[in-house]
Amino acid sequence: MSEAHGRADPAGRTPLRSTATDGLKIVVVGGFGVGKTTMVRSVSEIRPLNTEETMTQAGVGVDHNTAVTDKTTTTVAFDFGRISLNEEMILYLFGAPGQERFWFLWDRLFAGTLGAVVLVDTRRIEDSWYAIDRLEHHGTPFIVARNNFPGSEEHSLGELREALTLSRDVPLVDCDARVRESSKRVLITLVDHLYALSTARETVS
Ligand SMILES: Nc1nc2c(ncn2[C@@H]2O[C@H](COP(=O)(O)OP(=O)(O)O)[C@@H](O)[C@H]2O)c(=O)[nH]1
Ligand SMILES: [Mg+2]
Repeated sequence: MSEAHGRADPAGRTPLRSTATDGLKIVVVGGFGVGKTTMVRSVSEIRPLNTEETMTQAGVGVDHNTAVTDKTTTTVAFDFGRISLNEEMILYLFGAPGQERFWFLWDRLFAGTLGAVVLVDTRRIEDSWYAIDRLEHHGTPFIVARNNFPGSEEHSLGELREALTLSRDVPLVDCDARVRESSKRVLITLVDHLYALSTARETVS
């Protein structure tokens, strides 16, 4: 729970200073069942909020072309959690469905979002394409994390990068969303990436 407070991150770095910002809003996206809820729960130091539960199986097998009706709003789920990476930096995590039929949520969800983690299940990488496309469209910085489902290591991260046509600038990492340290490392990778981008921007201007 509060164990994260005051602990140096595993890499021993302090990616952002308190002068940069105290609370960063981060979104975790990906297809259904990719591990978003698991990741937010494994890292969160507050009891994570999940707006769903009823949806769990209801969403499975629903045709993506099905007309969106009012019913959709009752089946939309997102997760909320919080983690203190160090004394100054707190991440507010929003786990959000990445499927096309939920994108009407995104403009609001994106307000103030500094960066995103795209979780990928290599058995269904096509679920990630849409999320990546939208993030690029919105200009939201992101990293990609391959969640360790059985068989995920059959292909290299390089092959996954190609399959996703990911630019080399986008960090791609492995994780096990069930493991706190692993999920935390993913978030640190994202924060480092955001920091590198902002430093690069400062250098240019
Ligand atoms: N083997 C394995 N299973 C995982 C991992 N992460 C999540 N799961 C399982 O995958 C299922 C779906 O995860 P969930 O977090 O609900 O997915 P969500 O729909 O993206 O929120 C759950 O039964 C998890 O326990 C992982 O890294 N490895
Ligand atoms: Mg979920």
